[in-house]
Amino acid sequence: MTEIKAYGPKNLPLEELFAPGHRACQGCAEVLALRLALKALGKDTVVANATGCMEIVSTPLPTTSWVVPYIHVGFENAAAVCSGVEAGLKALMRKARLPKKQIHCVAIAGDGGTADIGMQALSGALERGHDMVYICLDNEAYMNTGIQRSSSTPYGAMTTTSPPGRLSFGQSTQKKNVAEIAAAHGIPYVATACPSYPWDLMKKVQKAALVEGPAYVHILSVCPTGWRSQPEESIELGKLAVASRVFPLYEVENGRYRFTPKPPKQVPVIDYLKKQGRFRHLTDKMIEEIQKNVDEQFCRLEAKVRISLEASQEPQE
Ligand SMILES: Cc1ncc(C[n+]2csc(CCOP(=O)(O)OP(=O)(O)O)c2C)c(N)n1
Ligand code: SF4
Repeated sequence: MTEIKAYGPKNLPLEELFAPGHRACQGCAEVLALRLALKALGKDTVVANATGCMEIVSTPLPTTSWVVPYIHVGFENAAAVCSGVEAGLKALMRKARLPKKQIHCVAIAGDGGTADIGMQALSGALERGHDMVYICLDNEAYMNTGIQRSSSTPYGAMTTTSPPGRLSFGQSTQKKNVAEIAAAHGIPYVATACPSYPWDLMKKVQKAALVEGPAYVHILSVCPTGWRSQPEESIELGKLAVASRVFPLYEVENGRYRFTPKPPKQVPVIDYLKKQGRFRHLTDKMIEEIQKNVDEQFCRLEAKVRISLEASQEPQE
């Protein structure tokens, strides 16, 4: 992989490593994220992909959308299988059974396969220090099995297992912050990304692949089917997630936090929520609560960025 300092229309890799003709829904930002990520990774890549939307839409036998070597793995073990591939390739190269070259080992899973059932495999792989990239495609529910809640579903959202009604107001817990959990492992690189910011996403995936050791990239991916949003508004909705600070874009390099890009001017969280049918039932009081929580979380993140900046300016001994 040749390092590209900043992606843009002039140097966008033209090769499609995720072929068209797949069966994703109209306006699916998850499949767009995948296509961009593969452009950044290049063809010397092996993918271990957990069961989920991206596997379902891309592999109906006898066809496949994957132009790189691909292994479909269980819901729970994308990180474990990817670790095995990485260790195996390393051993084969050491024994000169394969020519020495950089091959990117990439685990890909949805938020269900990451925040819920794949968590222990992910934590184990990060702790063991495998040279691999883990990409979570976060559409905030178990979409391919019929929109059930996950621990990454945001507070108040309607899913088929968190239905609002007389006895429930939607999802009753706050979204699990997996990027922070990954960062707490002290790995070299963690980033959040969104396909509404394609150049930023590609640069982060490339950085993750080039870093030595484990890297984690958490990608918020709008799902019109589960979010009850308009397919043509997916890119705008991703931008609103960032601008409302519901999903800030940042990276953590060797423990140091940095906003990437600089957060845009804040828009009220209601502007983001009102475009999604899954939040239609929320009361003003709940929206206020969500706003308060978003502001609080953002404040914490800002403090980490500030401390990191101060630390990086410390005089060297
Ligand atoms: C151990 C196990 N439990 C449950 C399932 C059924 N199952 C397959 S995919 C899936 C949901 C996947 O959700 P997510 O990882 O968020 O991906 P998405 O479909 O939203 O892209 C479930 C529950 C399974 N395949 N394996
Ligand atoms: S259900 Fe959502 S994530 Fe899955 S293919 Fe459709 S739009 Fe994409």
